[in-house]
Amino acid sequence: MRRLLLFAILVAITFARAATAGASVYIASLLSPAGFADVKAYSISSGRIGGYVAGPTAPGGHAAIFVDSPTGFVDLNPAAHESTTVSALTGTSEVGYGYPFGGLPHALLWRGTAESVVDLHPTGFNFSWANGASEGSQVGVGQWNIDGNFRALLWNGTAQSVVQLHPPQHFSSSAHGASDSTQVGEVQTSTGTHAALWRGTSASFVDLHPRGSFESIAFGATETHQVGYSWTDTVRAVLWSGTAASMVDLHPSGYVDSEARGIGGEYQVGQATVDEIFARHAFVWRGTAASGIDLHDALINLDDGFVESYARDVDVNGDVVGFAYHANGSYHAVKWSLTPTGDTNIDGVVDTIDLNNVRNNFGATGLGDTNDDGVVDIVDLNNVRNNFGATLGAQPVPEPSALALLAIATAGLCFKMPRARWARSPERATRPTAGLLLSRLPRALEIGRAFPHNQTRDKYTKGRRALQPLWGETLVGN
Ligand SMILES: [Ca+2]
Ligand SMILES: [Ca+2]
Repeated sequence: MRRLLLFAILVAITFARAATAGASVYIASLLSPAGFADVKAYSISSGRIGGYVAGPTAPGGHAAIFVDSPTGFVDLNPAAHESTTVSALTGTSEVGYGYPFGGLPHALLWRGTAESVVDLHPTGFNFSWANGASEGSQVGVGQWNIDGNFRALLWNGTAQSVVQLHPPQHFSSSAHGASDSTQVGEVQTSTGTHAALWRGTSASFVDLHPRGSFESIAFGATETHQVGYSWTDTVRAVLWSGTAASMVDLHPSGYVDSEARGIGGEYQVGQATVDEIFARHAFVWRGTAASGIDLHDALINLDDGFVESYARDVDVNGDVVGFAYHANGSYHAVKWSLTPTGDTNIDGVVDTIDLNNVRNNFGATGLGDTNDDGVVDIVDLNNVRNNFGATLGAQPVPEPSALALLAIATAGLCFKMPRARWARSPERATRPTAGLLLSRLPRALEIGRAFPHNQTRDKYTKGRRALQPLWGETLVGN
């Protein structure tokens, strides 16, 4: 019996290692320009990042395209607008909404400059927002002036091109995300809110609502997959592939609840609530619950004053954007970049430091273990060799001199290294632990967040919270 138990433990350890082999590591960077205390990024595509900046010079918030620099952004706020936001962007355009001075919000489309703005607001509606985009389409929601209900809308570049996605048998609907030929969002049925999928027309509506769910919403789409949440025992991040029955549960174990808000290629992003302190942490998944990575640690490495973080979009390379709340009361736009394979010290580049980390620990454990399999060996050496020269967001292109260096360095591995070299390298990245309970608590008290007193209250709160972004304005501050 004891032997059986031992065997079971060994098998469990083996599988645990297999599950983490090649684990991804992220580096966080802040996109917030100086002078703005409230900056959020909502979308990334083809290296472009969109969101808004708010501060003394833009009190209501200005739609913005961020560049990878802490000072650079393109202000998209058109004349005669009190405030604007980019909800989503593509390689060539941005969509969102704006408030004219003293007016109701209109869905807007830009092509890189404030002057390029196109008002997408369709006739017959009181107000409208655009929430999602693909290269050829824009999606969102409008309040119909006949019955005051919300209706999912699809545009093709102009207000006149609007198509109502609203399925007639439903009370109201809203579209939150789009791929080239699909649109996702939600519909209100007689029994509650259901995640929705369309393919360009009202008649194409597919109800994604999982069996047994109280409420579901889809926020993002690729051509083949959709992400959102399903509320069962708690609010759980989920991934669909076109039908309700295809749902995959992404909820990470050990967290109170989770939501998936964006998708790109094989990646899904959102946030999960940490158990003890009810703080939210940005999350990235790759198709399964087990693949989930808590992105908050990368922020803590940057500044331990960050208490909450939210991921909103991810591109096909796995680069994530969102925002984070700092204990000093500010919101910052954040980009999380996937470190290249072979980057042993997590500084975003594969270079001689990484090569030396592998050399110095070859045959042992610790720094240099690029695939997290517990040993520094030839696999790790090859990971460094094959990615030598790689940087954040760039493919490796080894220079001739680097290749020569590699050849020499690799040859050196044939000699048995002195024991002293196995000592831990000083280049090892310091990774402070999280657990900043004290710095997190004041935030909760300060904003008066109603902590759930029991599970029922929790469900109610979560359901309500999740609904807020539908009607646009509360996206700001979400
Ligand atoms: Ca490195
Ligand atoms: Ca290894």
